[in-house]
Amino acid sequence: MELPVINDQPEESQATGCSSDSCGSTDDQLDHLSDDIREKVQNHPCYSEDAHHYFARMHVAVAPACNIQCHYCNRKYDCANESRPGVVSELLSPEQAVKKTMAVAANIPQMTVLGIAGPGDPLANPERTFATFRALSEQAPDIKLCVSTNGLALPDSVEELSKHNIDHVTITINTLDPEIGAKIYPWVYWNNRRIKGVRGAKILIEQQQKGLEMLTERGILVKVNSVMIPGVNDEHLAEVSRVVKEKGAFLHNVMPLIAEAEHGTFYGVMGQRGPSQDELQALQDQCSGDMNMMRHCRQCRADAVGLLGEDRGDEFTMDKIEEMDIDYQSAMEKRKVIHEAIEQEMNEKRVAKAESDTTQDISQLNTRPVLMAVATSGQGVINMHFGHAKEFLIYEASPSGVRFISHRKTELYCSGDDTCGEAETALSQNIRTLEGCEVVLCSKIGYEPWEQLETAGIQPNGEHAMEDIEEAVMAVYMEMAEAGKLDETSEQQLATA
Ligand code: CLF
Ligand code: SF4
Repeated sequence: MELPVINDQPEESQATGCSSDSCGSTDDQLDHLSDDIREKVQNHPCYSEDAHHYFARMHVAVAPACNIQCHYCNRKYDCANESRPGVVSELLSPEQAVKKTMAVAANIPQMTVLGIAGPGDPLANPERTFATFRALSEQAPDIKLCVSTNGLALPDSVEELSKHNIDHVTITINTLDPEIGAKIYPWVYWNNRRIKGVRGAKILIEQQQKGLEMLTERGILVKVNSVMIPGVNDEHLAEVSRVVKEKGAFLHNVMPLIAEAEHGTFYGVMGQRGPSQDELQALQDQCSGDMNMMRHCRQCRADAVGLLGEDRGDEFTMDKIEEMDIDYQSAMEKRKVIHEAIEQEMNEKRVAKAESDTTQDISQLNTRPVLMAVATSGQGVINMHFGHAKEFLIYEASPSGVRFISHRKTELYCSGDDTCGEAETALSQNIRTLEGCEVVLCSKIGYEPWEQLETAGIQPNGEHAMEDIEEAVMAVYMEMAEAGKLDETSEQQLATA
C-alpha cells in the first residue's frame, strides 16, 4: 500500500487556510468576562458563538512550510489542524496578503479578523507570517490578528507575536502523552534534525505547553484545538481540556478527524475512522465541565473569506484585487460605524434575552430536550429558505434553555423558488443529515420537502421567519410542551427510543 511521502526537511504545503480546531463561547460566558477580554472576543467570530452570526473572518495563505508531520495531513492540501482536507489554496506573498486583506476589509465591513493558519505552520514560516502581521498592524489597525500553530516553534515566537497586536493564538494540542503523540506525529523537525516517534512527540508536547504558559502570562487569548481521533486520543482529551484550562487557555475546540483514503493521508489510507456526531458531542459535553467549548467551528479552508460557513474567496482573487482602488482611511470610518451598530444590536438582544429569562422561568418544566435544525444566513435570525441552506445550525431546547450544539452540512438541491424537490437524492440525503432533529425552522419551504420531512418525523416550520433564532426555538419548544408532545411518555420519544 502506498503511503504519503514523508521527507526529512520542512516541506512546502500547497494549501492554505485555518483548519479544524474550534473555539467559542456562549452569551452567558461573555457576560462573565472582564471588559478588556470581552472587547477582545465580542467581535471575533471564532471566540464568540454569538459573534459568528454577525462578524466574518478571512485567512491569507502565506505559510507554505511545516516543521512536523501529522498522520492526518497531506501537504497537497491545507494544514489539517485548521482546515478540512481536500481544498487547495493559492499561496500569497506577504505584500499580496496585505493587499487582499485591505480589499476584503473595505468590501466586507463585517470582516473583523485576519487569520494565518496555513497551508503549513505559520510559525515555521516566521519571515512571511510576521511581515504580513507587521504591515497589517500598521496599515489596518482596526483588524484583529489571529494565528494558528502546531506549537513547535511557539516559545521562540511569543515575543514577536506580542509586538504585533496579536491577541488570539490557536495551538493544536492533541495529547499530553508522548506515547499517544507518537501515534499521531511520526516526526518533528527540531534543531535541524528529524526526530521520530516518542522522542519527537515529547519535544512537541513540551513546546506546546511552554508556549501556552508564555502566551497566557502575557494576556494573549489562547484557543486550543484538538483533533478527536477515535481509539487514539479520544479518551485522553478530557484530561487535555482540564490541563489547558488550568494553564489559562480561554477556549477548547474539539474537532472531528476527517480521514478519507482519497485524501492520501496516513490515517485515510490506513482506514482510521473519524468520530460520529454523537461521539463528538459526548466528548464536547464531557470537556465543557472544565472549560468553554467551541462548537461552531467550520473547519474552514486556509484562504476562507466571509462568515464562518460561507466562502466568498472567489470575489477576491488577486486579479480582481489588482483592479480595486481602496481608500482604507474612509473604509475604516465606515467599518467603525457598522461595527458599532452590530455591537449595539447584539447588546440589545443580550439584554432582551436576560429579561425574558427572568420573566419566563421554564426550569420547572418536566419535559425532555428536543433538537431543532435552523436555516440561517447570519444576523442570528431565521432567514434562509430550506432548499437554499448549505448547512443547518442545530439547537437543543430543554428546561435549561436553548443551546447551540453543532452545524450539519447539506447538499444543495434547490436552485430557485420553483424547483424545490426536483433533486430527490440530495433532498433525501439532507433529511438523513437532520436525523435526531424533531423540527426544522426556515424562512420558507416547498411542498415536496415539507411532505418528506413530515414523513421522516421532522416537523417543518416556516412561521418564525426573520425572528431571533433562540427566541423562535424556545417558542416552538413551549408550543410542543403545551401540546403534550414533550412528556416523558410522548409518542415521539417512544418512536425514537
Ligand atoms: Fe482563523 Fe482560526 Fe483565527 Fe478563527 S478560523 S485562525 S481562530 S480566525 Fe475558526 Fe475556522 Fe474553526 Fe479555525 S471556524 S477552522 S476555529
Ligand atoms: Fe500538516 Fe500537521 Fe503541519 Fe498542519 S501541522 S501542515 S496538519 S503536518
